[in-house]
Amino acid sequence: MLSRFEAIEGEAIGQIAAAKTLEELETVRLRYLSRKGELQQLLRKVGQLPVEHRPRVGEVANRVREAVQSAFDARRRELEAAEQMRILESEKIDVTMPGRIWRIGSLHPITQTINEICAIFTDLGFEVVEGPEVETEWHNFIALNMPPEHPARDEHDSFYITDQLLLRTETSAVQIMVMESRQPPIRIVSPGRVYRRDEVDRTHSHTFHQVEGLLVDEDVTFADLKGTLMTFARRFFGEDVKVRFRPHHFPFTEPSAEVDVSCLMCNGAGCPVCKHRGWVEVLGCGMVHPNVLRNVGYDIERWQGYAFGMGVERLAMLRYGIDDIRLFFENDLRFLRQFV
Ligand code: 2NL
Repeated sequence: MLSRFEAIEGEAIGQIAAAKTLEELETVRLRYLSRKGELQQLLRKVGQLPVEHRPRVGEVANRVREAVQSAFDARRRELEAAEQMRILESEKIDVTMPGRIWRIGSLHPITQTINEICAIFTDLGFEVVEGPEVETEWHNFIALNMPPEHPARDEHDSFYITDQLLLRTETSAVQIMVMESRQPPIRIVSPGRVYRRDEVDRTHSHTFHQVEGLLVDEDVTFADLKGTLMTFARRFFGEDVKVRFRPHHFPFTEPSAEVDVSCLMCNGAGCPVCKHRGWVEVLGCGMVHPNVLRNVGYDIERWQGYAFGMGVERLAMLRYGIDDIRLFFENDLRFLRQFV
């Protein structure tokens, strides 16, 4: 029996040392140390030995049990520590690693310019209204006093979808719709994309943006129009800008004018931007033509109005000194990142 104890001690301690995981160690524990394990079974037999052998065998049995138990405890602490290290290792964070940079997007310079223009007019009491890009001939041309012979209606100048539907050539169509649906007073600006069948070059694009404005009320005069547009020009281009109104012609306004501002680049002295004239044209305007008011069913004895329209790309080009309109539509980030 003594040799059996010593054999078990050797086996058990060997297997404990060989266990590479806590699961393997548990198998060894069950085999030797549990209530049904070999060691316990042998210990139980010590009681059946003749009395004179019991003290010696008991002493060896206890020593073996303690030796195996303490070998087990030591190995378990080792394996638990190793397991802990593995977990810590797998969760290690390198706080010195460089961060991942997220590039934050920004509004397109044309959107920024539209927002600025609209903000100036909303400060003046105008409301922003948007509408569809596909329009009827009525909203886009006829109601605006452009009869079928008018050159702008030529299919060589506009993109027609069907005989009566086309991509809008100006955002006035939105304003016609507003006038058709409500009575004055009206104070609106309509920003948006417009389309013209133009040859693309440094200053022309088939797709561009406009902000148009319309005010209809009682006792509206050309002086109201001048005051509003001068306020706009000073806010948009700077307080020192000079503004002039030149007679012009539009089918939908009478009288009509084009508005120039003193050149931002040379302050009026003459440079390539203003073609040495000292002035640059920035928008068109006028008193709403009585035919237009009649077309939307307004009483022209009671109501008058003024209207204006500006090309957003043109204003942005003047303001930022950009010499090619195509840059706005190419989505080249080297260009766009200058306007974050
Ligand atoms: C320009 C000139 C203009 C208008 C647009 C307008 C709208 C209605 C009635 C009358 Cl509903 N007029 N719009 C008036 C004058 C000029 O635009 O050069 N735009 C880029």
